[in-house]
Amino acid sequence: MKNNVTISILVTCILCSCRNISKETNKETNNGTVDSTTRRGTVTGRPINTGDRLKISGDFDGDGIIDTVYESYISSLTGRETYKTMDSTDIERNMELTIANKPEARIYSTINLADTFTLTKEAQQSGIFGFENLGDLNNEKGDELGYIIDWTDFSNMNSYHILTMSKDKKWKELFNFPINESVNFEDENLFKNKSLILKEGNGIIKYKFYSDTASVEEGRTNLNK
Ligand SMILES: [Ca+2]
Ligand SMILES: [Ca+2]
Repeated sequence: MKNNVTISILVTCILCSCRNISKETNKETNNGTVDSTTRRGTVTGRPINTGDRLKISGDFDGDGIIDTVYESYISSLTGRETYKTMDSTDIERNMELTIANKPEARIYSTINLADTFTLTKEAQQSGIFGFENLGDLNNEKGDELGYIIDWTDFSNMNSYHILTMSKDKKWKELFNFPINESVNFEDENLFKNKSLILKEGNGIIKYKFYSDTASVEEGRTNLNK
């Protein structure tokens, strides 16, 4: 009996010290300065939520068949899909860890022969938002798409980007304009279709941009020029 008690005390002590060790390891991994090997080793305990990746459908290459375009968010350290949120409780630490993870925001699609396209390799971002099919804006077969980079910063200044797929199946940027992440999305600053963009026809669009004088203004451009 005495032996049993001694053994169970021993086991409890061992378990306790294990727990302490793993807590310490976790603490260390939350430090933005640890090397990538350590961080990768422990962060893998958390499943990657690729459910937070966006996707849109439309006919982007203009062949009459509906395509799907997917967001991809990888760490260039591993070349694999990675976490958009590194620390959900501490914004500044999340920013440091995100930068240390060297992420790349990309898109890929079901379109045959179309390569994965890098939207940005700048590290201080958590992918994209406002990912949408804009319809055929330039009157060249195929829908255009829009997106905004989700910068991991404290600024509301941003840009809205319009991409099109060229005939040789390469994504290229048609146009971009400055926006304010909060003000631009207030109802009165959107077109009636609740979008930042309104197609006028013949490749001409109107768009709502955030100007140097800190107000939302209306612009117009010909996407075919
Ligand atoms: Ca298609
Ligand atoms: Ca088009």
